[in-house]
Amino acid sequence: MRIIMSACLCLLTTWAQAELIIEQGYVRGLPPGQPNTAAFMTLHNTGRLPLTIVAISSEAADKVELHTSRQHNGMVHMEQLERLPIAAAERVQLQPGGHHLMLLGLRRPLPEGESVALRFSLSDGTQATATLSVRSVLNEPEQTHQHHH
Ligand SMILES: [Cu+2]
Repeated sequence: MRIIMSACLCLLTTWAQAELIIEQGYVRGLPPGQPNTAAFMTLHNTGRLPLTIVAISSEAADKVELHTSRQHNGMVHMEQLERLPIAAAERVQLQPGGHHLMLLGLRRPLPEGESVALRFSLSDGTQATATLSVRSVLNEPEQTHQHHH
């Protein structure tokens, strides 16, 4: 029994070593006084199994939501996504005009160079964390410069 238990723990430990890697992320830095901002990044599932992000939180905001943007009659609408599945070995881009994170109810000013910690909860019960730096909206890469690898 003892042997089985420790084998289980071992497996859990391996899984907890974030199969999810956050690449090239940043938080959009806005002028002071804004209640909300957005964050962009590439989510890379480096594992051999699909994973699903079910919740995100940050010390810098009351709430973090996953949104997608849709164009309708020339207007851009944002919709909340409850879950974000990522297939094994796939990357999902969060970028202006597409999927993105919303940091709602900012708890402190986020000038350029500031760091923001994010925690991603996955459907298998594991978590992944990332620290993103704040990049002023003035220095944001333009949407026409999207890269798909
Ligand atoms: Cu949004």
